This record gives sequence, C-alpha cells and structure tokens, in this order.
Amino acid sequence: MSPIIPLDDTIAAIASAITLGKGGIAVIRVSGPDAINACRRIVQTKSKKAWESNRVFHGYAKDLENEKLVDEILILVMRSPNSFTGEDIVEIHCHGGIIVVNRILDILLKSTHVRLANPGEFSQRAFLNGKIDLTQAESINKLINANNIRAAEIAFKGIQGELNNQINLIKNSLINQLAEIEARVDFEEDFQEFDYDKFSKNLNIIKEKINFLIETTNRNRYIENGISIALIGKTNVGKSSLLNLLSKQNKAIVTEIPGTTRDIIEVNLIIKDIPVRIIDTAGIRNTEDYIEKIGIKKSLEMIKECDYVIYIFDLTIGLDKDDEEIIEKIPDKKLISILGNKKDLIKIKKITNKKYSKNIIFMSIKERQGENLLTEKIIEKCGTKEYQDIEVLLNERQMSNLKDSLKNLNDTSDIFDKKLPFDFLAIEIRDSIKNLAKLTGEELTEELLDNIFSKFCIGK
Ligand SMILES: Nc1nc2c(ncn2[C@@H]2O[C@H](COP(=O)(O)OP(=O)(O)OP(=O)(O)O)[C@@H](O)[C@H]2O)c(=O)[nH]1
Ligand SMILES: [Mg+2]
Repeated sequence: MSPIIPLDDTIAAIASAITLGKGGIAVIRVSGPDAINACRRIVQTKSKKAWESNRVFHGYAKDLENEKLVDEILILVMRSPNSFTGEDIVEIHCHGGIIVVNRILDILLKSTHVRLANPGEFSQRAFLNGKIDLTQAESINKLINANNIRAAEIAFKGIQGELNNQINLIKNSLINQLAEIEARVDFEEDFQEFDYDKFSKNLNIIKEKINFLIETTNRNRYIENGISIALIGKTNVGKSSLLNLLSKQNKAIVTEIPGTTRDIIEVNLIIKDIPVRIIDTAGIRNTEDYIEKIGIKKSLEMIKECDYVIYIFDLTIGLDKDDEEIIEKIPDKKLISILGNKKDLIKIKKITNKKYSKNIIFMSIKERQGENLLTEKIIEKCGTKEYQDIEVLLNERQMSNLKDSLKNLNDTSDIFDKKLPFDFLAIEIRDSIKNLAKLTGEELTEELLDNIFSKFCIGK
C-alpha cells in the first residue's frame, strides 16, 4: 500500500500512562527514519551491543545544553521493517512519574528534528505501512480502553485479526458471486441459463452472515459500553441504601426523612464481569418543594434514558396504587425486578396485585438479605449468559459500513422479483464489496483516516 500521508518525518511520544508518583518506569516511543540517529544524540552508553536491532541496552539520557545526565535508562531498538509501525523504532524506558519522562521527551524534541506525535499516529503509521489493517488498529484502541475482561478479550481477538477474517470471508463469497456474473456477461454462450433462485439463495446465505454480525453487536454492545440501571421508587423505600450496598461505599445520603435524595447519583461497578452504572434517583411523590420537583422530573426522565430499571417499594406499606402508576411507565423489557424492601420489619403488607407478584423479590437491604437473588436477576435480564462465544464486536464506524454493505445486497430484491437482467446485480454486489473494503480500511480517504486515528490517545 502506498502511503497517502507522508511518512518521512520522525515522531515521538510518551507511550505509557503518566501520573505523579506512580509507575516505576515510563516509555517514550520514537518512530521514523531518524529515530535511531536522533536518540543516539541524547543517549550516553558504554554498551557494545548498542543500537543493534531487537536488543535492550543500558545507558543515560543527557541534556545536550549542559551535558547533564538526567536519568538512567534502558533503550530498545527495533529496526524497520520488524517493528510495530514498520519503521525504525526506539523505545526509551526511563523512570516513571511526570517530571523525568517529560524532561527526556523535551530534550529529544528540542535537540533533534523529531516532532511530537499526534494522537494515534503510531497506529496510523502501522496501518499505512501495511503492518495492521484498520480493524486491528481500532482493536488496539479498544483493548487500551477496555474496562472489563470480556471487552479486553474481544478486543484482543480483533488485534489478532478476527474481525478482519470474518469480513474477508464474506467479501470473498461476494467476489465469487460477482465473478460468476461477470464471466456470464463476457461469455454468455458458454453458460446455462441464469438461475435466479440459486443465485438469490447464495446471496441470502451471505446476508445472514452479515446480519449475524450486526445482531451480535447490537445484543452485546453493553460489554464495551456497560449498562445503566436506574433505581426508581417512592420516597424512603431504600433506593439510596441499595446504591450504597451494591457499591460497598457510603456514596448517597440515607436518612429516615422522605425526600432525602434530590438529584441523580451514579456509581460504576462491575457485576459478574459486566460494567454497570447504577443510578440512584429522587423518590417520586407529590410535593410542592421546588428543588424536589426538579429531582422527581429527572427520575421520570431517567426511566426513559436508562437501559434497565429496578423498582423498589416498602413492604411495610405494600405495593399501592401510586407504585402501580409509576411501574406502568416502565417498559416491560427494561424492568429487571420489583424489589420489596425492609423484609426485616415485622409489619409486612400482603401483595394483592397478581400482575406484579411474580416479578417481586423480597429483600432487606439493611440486613443484606436477598442481595444474591438481585444480582442473579440483573445477570439474567441483561442476557449476559449469551455472550460466552462472542468473537467480534463492531464499533459504530464498522457497523455503518456493514449496514451499507447489507443494504446493497437487499437492494437486489427487485432484480430477482422482476427477473431483471442479471448483470444489474453486479452493480449492487460491487458496491457491497466496496463497503466491506471501507470497513477493513482498503478503501479510505485521508480525511476519514485522520478522523479515525484522532480518537486514539497520544503514544498509541
Ligand atoms: N428496616 C429497614 N430499614 C431500611 C432498609 N433499607 C433502608 N432502610 C431505611 O429506610 C430509610 C430510607 O432509606 P433511603 O435509602 O434513604 O431511602 P430512599 O428510597 O433513598 O429515600 P429518598 O431518597 O427519600 O427517596 C432509612 O432510614 C434507611 O435506613 C431495610 O432493609 N430495612
Ligand atoms: Mg435516596
């Protein structure tokens, strides 16, 4: 692939996380034709193996302005083409924290022609030099941003080329179909009559494969994005107590005064490997209090915005008409459970409403009774059992290309229904292939590329 962006300069950036007082070591990554020469200038070493490829050697970083040594470092050299970017790469492993790593980077930028890398520029170079395809580059970003094991596992499969493989399998099937049409156009007399049914069946099999990828992604998007669960109910039923119980911290104020919570309070947790955002809300009741009213409005909006709801009521009061009115506002597919709280208190009202009684779990948040049952309900409702075998999850860009590709194939239906000339099919199939090529990055404009890689962080 010939690069559409010039790659003749050399770039550098801090590739590790930088935090004051944390991280024993930090890594500066330098890539480009001048990487080795530039680093040679600021490194002092006695190593005989210095600057050989795939070797680590010991040395010191020095400030050229005053010849002062600023840190003791290890240097790793990977010569082109055997490196991540395909260019010469030097990694400088220095001490962590903020000051020293930034100082070495500054010295390098100041005393050589190396420039600071843009976000994602190392991955972009790896892509442009044909070391990885676009889906692999995007998977690196996903792996670094993964906030749970499942998401990390899927991202790693992406780096190994799983999504690319699956897309290429589909693309090759389409190329075969296209070849058949084109051969017929050129040498029609050598072929039997075009079999519309058979061709349509073949296309349907390909469409099913595309649909499978789209549906798997839609169903499992939460693995990467997490799911949001709102705690909804009247005042004083124990919503904030539940937030505190699940998050194992005293995040929300709990008092016996109805109307304690006025605003939305959120915590991020991992429940059985799923990232979950629990949202505590203001208790819903009729009130004249101006601030509380705003809070209640937010609670009602949250029913619409969140992915799931746990509805909570007080067992000593029972599930009354006011509760039912609120529950009716919650779509069935969002309702994880109706949670009857304060089971520890003796005075418990019987639940007469048969419609809801099946979905009620009894809990004492105060005495931590029923917590496991609630967690099971969450897992069950969020469909997490299905995600064991997921190989790929597409990001928005990839989904949009894949949907376009499917649309091209769906647009062929008229040709089959009306038995239009079969060579019309070639146009749609060719566009469908093109959309798949966009997905893997074979067909891209410079602008689109910049847009994709600018979402990466510096040093990647
Ligand atoms: N006995 C008993 N009391 C509980 C239980 N859970 C919560 N409480 C008490 O009920 C009162 C209200 O609890 P909160 O968690 O503040 O209730 P809330 O639903 O957030 O209330 P608002 O913020 O006013 O809407 C507090 O005094 C809690 O200690 C429980 O399981 N048993
Ligand atoms: Mg509260």
